[in-house]
Amino acid sequence: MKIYINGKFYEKQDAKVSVFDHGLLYGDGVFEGIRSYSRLVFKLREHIDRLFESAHSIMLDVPMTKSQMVRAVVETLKANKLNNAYIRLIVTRGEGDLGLDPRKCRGQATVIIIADNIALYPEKFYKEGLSIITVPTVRNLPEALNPQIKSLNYLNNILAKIEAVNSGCDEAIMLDSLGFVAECTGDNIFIVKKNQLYTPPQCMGTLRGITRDAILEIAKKSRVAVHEHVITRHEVYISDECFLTGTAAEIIPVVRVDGRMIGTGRPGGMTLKLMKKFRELTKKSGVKY
Ligand code: PXG
Repeated sequence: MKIYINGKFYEKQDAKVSVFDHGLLYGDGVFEGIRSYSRLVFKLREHIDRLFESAHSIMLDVPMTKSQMVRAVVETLKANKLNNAYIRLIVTRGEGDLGLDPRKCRGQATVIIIADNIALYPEKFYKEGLSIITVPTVRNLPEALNPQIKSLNYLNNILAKIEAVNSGCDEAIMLDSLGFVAECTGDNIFIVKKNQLYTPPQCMGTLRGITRDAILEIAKKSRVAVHEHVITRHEVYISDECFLTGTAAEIIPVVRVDGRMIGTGRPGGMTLKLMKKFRELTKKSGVKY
């Protein structure tokens, strides 16, 4: 495996950063998870735009242009001879001292690109659906650490994941501070009611997922009504269908929430249709390498 760090490739055992890197010391940095399908990088520009937006918001200078970043991702995929891959793009504040002041990171930011395979959930869950649970840890408040910033601080999500796993579930619904459904630990959430699609708005403590946007785009093209609207747990319980979207998980059906069966208890028709259309989209669009 060849890992990109600041313009050079390293073997896995040699791919290391300083223990003084503020990405490690403070989670001070940003990241993206991207997928490629049959040598097409899906929504690469959208991911790189979001990476730069996250970096801009935390006043982190990415030491390369967006086009150079596109090229670096493509080079990494070629170096690893991967046709289908999961790409992790990381930019940290770089090496500093033991204080959190970013001005002490005088060198440049650290840019890391890892390309590997990932299967987030076993195939069985895509066919049969997930059982998920609402957890006590609420999603970060937008006024504290906005979930739109895809930062290396994922402890909020990790705590929620631990709570779900402790309860025997694979995924967690995280609420916002008002008690509305925000998102899952690494996925956005959708419900279907009377053939219409609902997902929480991005302003309420929800990441504007690129897979989420792709689903909204597919639904609109298929003339399915979509609503970016606050959702309560009750609305999830009485929905006809529920599914999650994310780069790592792609589209995964949910059939049980907090012990309540959703719809028929099997992945629903709309979910299966959107999964199929999403798969078709990944085969025909993206940056070629
Ligand atoms: N919400 C959160 C909190 C995320 O981290 C998504 C939604 C989906 O966004 P995209 O743009 O991917 O459709 C994410 C992104 C993992 C993992 O291993 C998941 C993400 C990122 C990194 C790792 O589960 N999800």
